[in-house]
Amino acid sequence: MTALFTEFSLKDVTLRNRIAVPPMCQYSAQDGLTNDWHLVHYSQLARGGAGLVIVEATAVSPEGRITPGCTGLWNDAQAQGMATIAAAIKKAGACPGIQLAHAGRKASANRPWEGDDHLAEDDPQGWQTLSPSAVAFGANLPKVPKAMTLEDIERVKADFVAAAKRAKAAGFEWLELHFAHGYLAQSFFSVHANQRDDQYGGDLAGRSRFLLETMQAVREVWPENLPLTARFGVIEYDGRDEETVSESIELTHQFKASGLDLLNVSIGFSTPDSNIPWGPALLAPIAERVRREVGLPVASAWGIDEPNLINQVITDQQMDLVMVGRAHLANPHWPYHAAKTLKIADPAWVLPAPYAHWLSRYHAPEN
Ligand code: 8OZ
Repeated sequence: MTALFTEFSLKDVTLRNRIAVPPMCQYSAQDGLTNDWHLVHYSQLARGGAGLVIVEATAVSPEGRITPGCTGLWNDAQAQGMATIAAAIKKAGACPGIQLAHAGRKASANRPWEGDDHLAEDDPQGWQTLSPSAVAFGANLPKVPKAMTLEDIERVKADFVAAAKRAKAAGFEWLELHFAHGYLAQSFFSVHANQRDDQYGGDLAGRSRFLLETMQAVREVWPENLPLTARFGVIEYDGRDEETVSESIELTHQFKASGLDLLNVSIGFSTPDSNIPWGPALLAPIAERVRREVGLPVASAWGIDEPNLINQVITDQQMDLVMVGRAHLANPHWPYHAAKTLKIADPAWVLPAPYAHWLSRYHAPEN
């Protein structure tokens, strides 16, 4: 059997294959509410055949949104909209997942196609951003955030817990905490953002505390039989990579002890001064190292959209799942494309019957 198309089980969830659609912000919500765009988008991705479809970074509070167009789960109306999406993903045969997020100092931004920078200070749509310390990201995101008080920290943790409960009630079966990409949690971990001198900063234990406490609090309300996962930037490509990766691996051991079921290995994006060596499967060796050293299932994205390469990464057990994002936007039926490329039997049948029967007849055998 072609490795990419083998099932993968985690807790009580069994995915039909190793293809996952990672969270990809659509910046198309209003007041955190989803609409027809999201329903069609996620239904289409699930119908494409992936085993897991993770709904975009969904903010746990209004100030946790990246842009005014980000989805949220801080009220019940938002949860109702999300329930429709979770049901559609499930009906199409994929596992419905969702990523919960707080954008920290990268929040209060314009949509990427409307500037990709912070909203102007006097923009009525903008808001005060939060971060461990009053240090701006810089470059296109110059807003200086408010340094969080201990009360702010408690409130944001409680917001993650409340959003996780809503995600469960909405029917999601896979939860991903957004601990990556320079947003709030990654900022607590990052020496580029965290200059605190209290128990939430300083050494590795201090910079890990917010992430671990949030994860442990969410684990208490997220069902034990469903996967709790996190996306975390294990490397910054900022010139101090060996130190960051070994600290990240140490923290991942503690994630595992806190009940994490899988790590989505990513890049920190905590500083504009990074030099990312973009290339095919650039994170595969690091994901494999986390998987081996921590003994935790891993997934990863970036530079990985060619079916033979992806299948090899699964065959070699570098990753348990592959996150295929932008290739899915280019072709929502990417799993069918992969199945044909990998010459699996009856490739059309990775798609739903109303498509598969057309694609499987009136031509010479494909393989
Ligand atoms: C990659 C790099 C920076 C940000 C997200 C919009 O994680 C992002 C993002 C992705 O939601």
